Amino acid sequence: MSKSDADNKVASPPTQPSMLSSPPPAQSPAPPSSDEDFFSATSASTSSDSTPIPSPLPQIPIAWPDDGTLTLAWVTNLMHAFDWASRAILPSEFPSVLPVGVFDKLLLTASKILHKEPNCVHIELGTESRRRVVVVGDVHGQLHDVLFLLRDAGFPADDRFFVFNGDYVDRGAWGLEVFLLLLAWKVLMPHRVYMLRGNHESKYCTSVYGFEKEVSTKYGDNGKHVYRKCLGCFEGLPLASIIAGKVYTAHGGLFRGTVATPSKRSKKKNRKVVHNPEVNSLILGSLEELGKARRSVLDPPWEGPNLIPGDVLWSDPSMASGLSPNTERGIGLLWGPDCTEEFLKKFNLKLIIRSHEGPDARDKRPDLGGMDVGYTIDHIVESGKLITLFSAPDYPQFQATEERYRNKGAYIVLEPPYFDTPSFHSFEAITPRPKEASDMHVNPYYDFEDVIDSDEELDLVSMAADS
Ligand SMILES: [Mn+2]
Repeated sequence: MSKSDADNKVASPPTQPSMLSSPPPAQSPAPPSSDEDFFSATSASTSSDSTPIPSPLPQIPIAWPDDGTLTLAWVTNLMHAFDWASRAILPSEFPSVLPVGVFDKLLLTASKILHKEPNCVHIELGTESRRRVVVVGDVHGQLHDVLFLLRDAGFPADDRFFVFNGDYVDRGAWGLEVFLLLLAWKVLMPHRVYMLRGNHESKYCTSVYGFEKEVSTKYGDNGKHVYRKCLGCFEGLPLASIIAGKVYTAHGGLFRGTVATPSKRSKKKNRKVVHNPEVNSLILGSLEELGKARRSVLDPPWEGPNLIPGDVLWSDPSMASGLSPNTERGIGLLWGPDCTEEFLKKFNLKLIIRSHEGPDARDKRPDLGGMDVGYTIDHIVESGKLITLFSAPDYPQFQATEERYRNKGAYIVLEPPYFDTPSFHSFEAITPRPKEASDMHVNPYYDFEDVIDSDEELDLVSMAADS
């Protein structure tokens, strides 16, 4: 693990007094630190509807550091500025907080780091006994909940790694802010913060579920430029991670392999690689195949030779055995407990942590658990477990009151020595929730009453036209 980056500048944050609701927190009291200062002045509160404590004004407009090196103070001010702007100014005034030139620098710097990472990042924890890993599921533009999560878990630090499992944007009103603040952490601590791609980090999803419109509202004439840069960054996000050699994480989950089949007609020649096998020849993919996939696509294809990215981003677990096409989604696979066992055993893993299914999606899948507390344990097999983790509480943000799921979000902490025994930390949504009807500052950016639920029935026709 390289220590040559900015990681070492950061003090160790504490474990905050928290609102943990299900299984109790990991013990470890910790030293005081920097994130306390930031949040003590802000309005994060899950337990009451009390009026936010006025916080000191952030330093805006944000400027790119002269020497191009981000500091903890810069990232902290960025979070503070986004939090403040979400309540104090109109979305169209966003460039007065983050000028497009600074956006460009941040995107370019982060993209250079992210695009060099392999498809599956291997996160080695070494022997430092205090190191732990925080895994985060879908956050979907719910800025205030993300800020709470970072406070509750403690900021990224030398001994606190983060793996974000994708779906930063769409459906919430602050996808841009969420994505950019995570990119800033990535730039500050590239070997502590890992950002994986979700299915919403794509051209298709962002054109349907709000992010494209959000960006054009916030950046006006520069909106197309900003959107294009974001798409370019999405394209290069890694697909999966393996933590301490024991835990596989990815947004959707498992994926198919390519099969080499001897041709029936000629035994000598034509031993060909079949990339798009028929349903009855679907086989589970290997980490080696994952490593070779071409991830740099605006929309992962659902047909043709490059199916692994679409599987990793869109697949779901099932209680039925085997691998089958994910017909509900129109892309990706369904995989059963037998596949979970095969994958864990083959690669000597103990745990799969995936995300991708919120309370609305689970509402339609009676064979699997509901997402009320932000996670479910879907498969328990001989070699380990499969977990679904969802970190957007009270999702989706703009659901009509009577149809709300009022789910909690959760994050997972993995601790030494083996990092394979998760502790779950559930949390409620920050209240009061900004609502689009009562607050001119908040815009859902998509037709949340009519748009299809849960990314189901992927519209392949419009997707093809777009890509
Ligand atoms: Mn998803």
